[in-house]
Amino acid sequence: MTVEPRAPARPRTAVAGIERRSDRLLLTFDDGATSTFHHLWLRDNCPCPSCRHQSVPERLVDTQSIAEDIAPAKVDISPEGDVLIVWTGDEHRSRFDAAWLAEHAYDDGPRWTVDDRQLWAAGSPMSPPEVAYDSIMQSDVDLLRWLHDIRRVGVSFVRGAPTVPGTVAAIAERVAFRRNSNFGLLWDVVSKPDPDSLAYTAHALAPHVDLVSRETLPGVQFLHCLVFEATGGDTILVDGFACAAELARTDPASYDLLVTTPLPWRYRDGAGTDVSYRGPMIRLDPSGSVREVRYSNALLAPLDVPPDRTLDTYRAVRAFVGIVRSGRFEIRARLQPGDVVCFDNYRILHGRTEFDPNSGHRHLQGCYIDRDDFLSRIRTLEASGHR
Ligand SMILES: O=C(O)CCC(=O)C(=O)O
Ligand SMILES: [Fe+2]
Ligand SMILES: [Zn+2]
Repeated sequence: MTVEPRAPARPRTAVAGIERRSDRLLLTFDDGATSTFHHLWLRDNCPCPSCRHQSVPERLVDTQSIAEDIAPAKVDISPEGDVLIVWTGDEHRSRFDAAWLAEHAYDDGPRWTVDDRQLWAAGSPMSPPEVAYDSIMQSDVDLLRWLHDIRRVGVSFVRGAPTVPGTVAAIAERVAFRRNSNFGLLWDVVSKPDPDSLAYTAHALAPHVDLVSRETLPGVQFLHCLVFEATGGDTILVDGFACAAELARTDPASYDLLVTTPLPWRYRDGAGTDVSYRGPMIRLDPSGSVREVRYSNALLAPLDVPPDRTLDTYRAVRAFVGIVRSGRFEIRARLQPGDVVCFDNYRILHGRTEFDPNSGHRHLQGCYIDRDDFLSRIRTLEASGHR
């Protein structure tokens, strides 16, 4: 797995020299570092009010309207060390802040950053991070620490939440607006007579990812324990990224097959919902690191890979699921009323042991937010200085 790390921010804030080339400028910053900026790139990123709307955070400049061979008529350095350009043709003027240029320099190639992630170690149960309900609801510093924990290890337990229905919605909305689905914005996990999901029975649920028949998985899932008097029903959490890494190490052929073979997933309830998606069990990002694990035994549609690959595909699926169910990358917990388990649904598989509905009541409530909004909240909290 190769990742090109984003170059660490360098403290260079003024441009000290400019060398012109036929299609680009070579800038030297006051710390001696040099960076390349193409003419086309510079014109395309002009920050002036006619190129960038001043209140709408979107661009007005249209890449298509710029001549491919655009070039500056004049290039200068301002007394503050910013770059001043007058463009040929329409004499459009651009001013580029030196720190902004340094921050957006692209010499180091593609910038796929992998989240700060810590895989669970094989065989040694991870003690998951915990946080008090009051602290995340009241403090932005604690809120950000909690979100960082979920991003890093995939899971965090909130303790001491009120056992009041709807509380999990308020917790999720401390982060972002919620994700809707055919199960609604807020769903009750109880054993009920006419269930539309195995979650709403007393069956054991093998570790799974939620909503795998949708192209975009829910990003973060929250499960809040309101009542738990039944015997059984323990929570199981598995680090799917650690399992994928283990498969890559021990059975690279199966790993490659799961990365490259889209499998069919489907949820059809006969009551207006028929959601179907074809996607690989292990999805990589362009840097080659695992971005998403997509697996739910319950929603695997009939396999339809060509006959000469059917058995290899089953073998690969079973190899991965064997690691998931081996218990080596797993934690188990019995939720208590007031606990909320929060986890990355791109990474963590969750499940439960069977419970006995006659032994007492068990009631959880759950909801989701999308991954984009989870990461957006982290960025905006970081930007407001809560690091
Ligand atoms: O009952 C549980 O502990 C989990 C149920 C579940 O998988 C879900 O609601 O997504
Ligand atoms: Fe689930
Ligand atoms: Zn402009």
